[in-house]
Amino acid sequence: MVAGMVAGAVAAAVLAAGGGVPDGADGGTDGELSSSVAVAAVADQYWMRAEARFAPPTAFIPSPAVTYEQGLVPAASWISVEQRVDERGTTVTARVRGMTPGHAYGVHVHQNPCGASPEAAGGHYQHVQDPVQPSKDPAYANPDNEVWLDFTAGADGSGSASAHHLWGFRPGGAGSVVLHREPGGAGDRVACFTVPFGSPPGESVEAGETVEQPAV
Ligand SMILES: [Cu+2]
Repeated sequence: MVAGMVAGAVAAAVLAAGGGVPDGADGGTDGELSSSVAVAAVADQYWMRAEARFAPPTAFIPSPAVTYEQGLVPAASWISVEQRVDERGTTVTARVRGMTPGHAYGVHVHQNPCGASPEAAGGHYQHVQDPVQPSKDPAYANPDNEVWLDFTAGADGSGSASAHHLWGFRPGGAGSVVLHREPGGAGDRVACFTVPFGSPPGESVEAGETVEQPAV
């Protein structure tokens, strides 16, 4: 077994940091970085955290987090997505601030990065892929075979959700987290966050293949 993350063996880097938004230049956000990604990986472990503020697709300063429905996902509302992979599987956690208090959102990991159109994100990431796409068969479209992160925003507009699976993402197979108008796998797409999901460097996964951890 590979030991836990040892500081000296961890390759960590802030891969991208959107330009800091000067105070007052963006209509009221507080000067934090508009987006950032951090990654740490060693052998059979992988950790990634991405965060961003939502902006409409027409924003002068584009964001990896795109809102299509500002009534439910206002500009400058915030999201972070964390992915943790270890010998126990994959945990994905989403956290948001600035949503509509009390509203129940449907949230999933989708296949493609976001685009100007809500459809750009493609279908849901599926561990076992439905041969019929777009997938509507509940044998495939369910929270065990997909990553669902539905949440209801609290009175302060914040929310969070976490999903754990024994499997990991195929490289390049997962590209975004999409927020829907309704929970449960349906409803309009109201926002999308492009997320660089990854996998441990020690793993080489063929599409559709189940990974066996090497025995030591
Ligand atoms: Cu979805």
